[in-house]
Amino acid sequence: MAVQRKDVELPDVEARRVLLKDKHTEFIANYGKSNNEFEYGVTEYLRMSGVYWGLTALSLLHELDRMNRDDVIAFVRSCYDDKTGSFSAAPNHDPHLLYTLSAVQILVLYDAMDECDKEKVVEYVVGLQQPDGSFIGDKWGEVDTRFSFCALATLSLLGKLDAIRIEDAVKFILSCMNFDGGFGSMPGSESHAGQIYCCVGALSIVRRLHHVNADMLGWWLAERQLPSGGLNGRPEKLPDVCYSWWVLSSLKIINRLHWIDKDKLGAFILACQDEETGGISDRPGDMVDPFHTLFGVAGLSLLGNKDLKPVNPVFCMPEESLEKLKIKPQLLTE
Ligand code: GRG
Repeated sequence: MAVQRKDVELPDVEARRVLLKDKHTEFIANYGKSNNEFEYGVTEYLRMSGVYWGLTALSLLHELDRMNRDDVIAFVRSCYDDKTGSFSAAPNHDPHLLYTLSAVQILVLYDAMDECDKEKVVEYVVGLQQPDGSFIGDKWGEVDTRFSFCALATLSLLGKLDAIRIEDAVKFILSCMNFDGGFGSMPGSESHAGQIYCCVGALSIVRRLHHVNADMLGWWLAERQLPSGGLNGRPEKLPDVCYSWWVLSSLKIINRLHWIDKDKLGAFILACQDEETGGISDRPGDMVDPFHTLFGVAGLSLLGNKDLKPVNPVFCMPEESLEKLKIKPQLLTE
């Protein structure tokens, strides 16, 4: 008997077969303008990352100028604690490594790194490394491979990778590698595409991709594609546009992007656009948001969409921003 996999049907809507560039630009540029909206209010705890998602999407759409640079930088500065060199998601929130990476990414997008004390930010990140090489996300002590990625990506953008114990960081990441070639959030945790992106991305930043079994991992990642063309994050789960980033970028880094059906994935992402409001959702017909809009747009860029700027598969930022800093993470070649 054929195995029935959880999946969705794609709607037959003409407008959802082309990238609705102008609609997405309007959606992102106007998001949060009327900031008494419910969704805006309840997402304050992740605002800094939300701003990074929106600005990166706009930049990939060649529309970064739609936002006021000074206002954005003033917001980032209002979340900066100059005593500790850390950033929070919003003013008066606790600092966290996740939002420190998002803040640094925003400053890099705007070529504005001088707005913070780089040495202090490096000190903050260095202070989060644990004796086993892992990283905690903040003073409360949670360990996760997401934080290994955030630490290495932040230090790489600051040109200070050598400030931490790289070999220990690599050792911890490799201790989270599973029998299926994938990675989880901690040693022994199930493989998940989001964590795989973090681990493969982190290994790429420190040029240690030779530790990855590219064929086995590539097979696991390619298995994430469902008959609808969409990708899920682990077996038996529904497809979600965000995995067009976490899975696809990992495949790109290990040089196995051609192991999935690119046309079908492109059609799935386009089917998740809202042709009235603009924006992209997790699955066709669902509510759109900046997170899925960025990862849909970035996925289409990785698939080679010529209307978009090329995206870097490790940093999820326009290639041009990294070229300016001469940052070149490792990508496997055949
Ligand atoms: C610079 C792009 C960038 C990221 C920073 C924080 C981080 C580094 C990466 C996060 C990677 C990650 C864990 C992504 C997964 C997000 C997600 C949709 C989790 C949901 O997981 P489940 O188990 O959903 O609730 P499924 O899809 O498995 O049902």
